[in-house]
Amino acid sequence: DVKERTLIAIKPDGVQRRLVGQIIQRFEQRGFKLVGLKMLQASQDILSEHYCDLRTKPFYSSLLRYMSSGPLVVMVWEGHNVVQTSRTMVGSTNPAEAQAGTVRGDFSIHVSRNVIHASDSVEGAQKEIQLWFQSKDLLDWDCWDQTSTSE
Ligand code: DAT
Ligand code: MG
Repeated sequence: DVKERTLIAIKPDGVQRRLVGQIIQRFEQRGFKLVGLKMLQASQDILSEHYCDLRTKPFYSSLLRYMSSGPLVVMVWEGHNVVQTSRTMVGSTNPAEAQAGTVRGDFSIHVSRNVIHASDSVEGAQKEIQLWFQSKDLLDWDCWDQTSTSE
């Protein structure tokens, strides 16, 4: 599905470390299309919804504190198989296990500061996109190289 979408978020440590440009560049270079982008400091409410599946984990409260500690850059990327391909580009949850060449494998060393979020399934992505974006803020734009330029 060429219209598949996923939610990618650069976490507060990624923003603090000035990794925003390099991360966006990887997704553009791979061939995905940016359809939504915003910067915000997340509330506990939105984060508890976002991470509702993890609420019984021992690291849950420190995860929410970290995720709300500074600005996030939240994005929606679109393209063929984007959910699975971006999980591969992001790398394993624990940076110690993440391959070199992945975002986490190249930029992080500890699971509690792993730089980036990516949705883990198509259904999960749809829920997360609805949680973080209003549909009017997602742009369904045409690539010029796929559009006739003759008037
Ligand atoms: P992912 O972000 O790869 O989808 P996840 O959904 O299992 O991983 O967990 C969400 C985030 O929670 C993860 O990016 C970092 C944090 N986390 C996961 N396991 C952790 C652990 N054992 N200790 C500390 N933080 C952890
Ligand atoms: Mg996850």
